[in-house]
Amino acid sequence: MSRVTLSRFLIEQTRSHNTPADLRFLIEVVARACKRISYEVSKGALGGVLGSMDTENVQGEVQKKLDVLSNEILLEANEWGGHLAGMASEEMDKAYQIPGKYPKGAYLLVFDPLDGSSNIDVNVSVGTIFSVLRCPDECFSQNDTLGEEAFLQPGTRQVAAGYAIYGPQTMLMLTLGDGVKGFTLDREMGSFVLTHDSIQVPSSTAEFAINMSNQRHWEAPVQRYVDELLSGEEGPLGKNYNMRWIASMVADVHRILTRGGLFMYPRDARDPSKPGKLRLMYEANPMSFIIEQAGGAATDGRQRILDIEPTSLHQRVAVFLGSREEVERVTGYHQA
Ligand code: AHM
Ligand code: MG
Repeated sequence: MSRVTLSRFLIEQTRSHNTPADLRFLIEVVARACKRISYEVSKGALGGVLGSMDTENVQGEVQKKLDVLSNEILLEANEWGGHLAGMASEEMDKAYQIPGKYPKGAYLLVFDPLDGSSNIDVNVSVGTIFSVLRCPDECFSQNDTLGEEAFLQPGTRQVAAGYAIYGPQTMLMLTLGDGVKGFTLDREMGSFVLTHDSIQVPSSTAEFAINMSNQRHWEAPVQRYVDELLSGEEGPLGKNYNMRWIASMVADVHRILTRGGLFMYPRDARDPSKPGKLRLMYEANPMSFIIEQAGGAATDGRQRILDIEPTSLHQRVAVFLGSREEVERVTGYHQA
């Protein structure tokens, strides 16, 4: 049986869906960078890459060595090809400017280079999340600097999104707005091979994911909903639910894409300036695009995540995503 590599899939997309050649190139470059990150992650203690730096990122989080390395890998891979107007990342305060010696292109790339990095040192799955937007016209200032405003587009404007998961297998999950495809890395051949065609999130589920240790900080609708989940067959929902929490969004979302489920990171009362923990531009938006393309749903409890008009590059948002019926139920509780 002939195998469909990522390259072949993208070339066929160009023929059948008019995917522009520079977008195809962009995805290939991101995938190549993810292979390199996968390799670095897999070396672990042997590569001297575990542990933390002495630095904090813009969110005030201590950076792991692999956070910084993964960020550098993505920047270096993408800056020279002429397909991007700029980049932004969880690990960088401001937009990354394409060096003047390279041509600029039509797209913006936004990423979380290594999501779930609290799991790196304990050898649990982590991943890279990315989102692709078109750069608006006239987004460069007079001194040829790309401003943050260029990136502040709602998730509905994403032209592509995906994540790589570095787990027992390395996989790349991708949407170009026409369903979700999954590619598994063939390490001997060095290529991503299409293994999961047409992924669908089941509309109902009996599995949920939430960090229960934050329970006392949640808002009333989430308290009510999780109480109902925990009360099982005897409760108003009339069935028993199972819980999983990996603390790697990529791994939790990957499970949901594979067998359904509900992922929640609600806003809570700890810090009013932080509506939720997860970041809109490079976590919630790409994951919501993927989940919707697989038939699931994603809201912040009040509205569809992809409709949110961003106001800053690193803004946070509450996230409820996964199987449609449960996302609709918990969203409905916020409106009651
Ligand atoms: P990170 O981008 O700094 O790794 O943080 C995001 C991660 C998500 O992958 C995960 O869902 C969440 O943070 C886990 O949070 P908690 O530590 O509260 O369990
Ligand atoms: Mg993250």
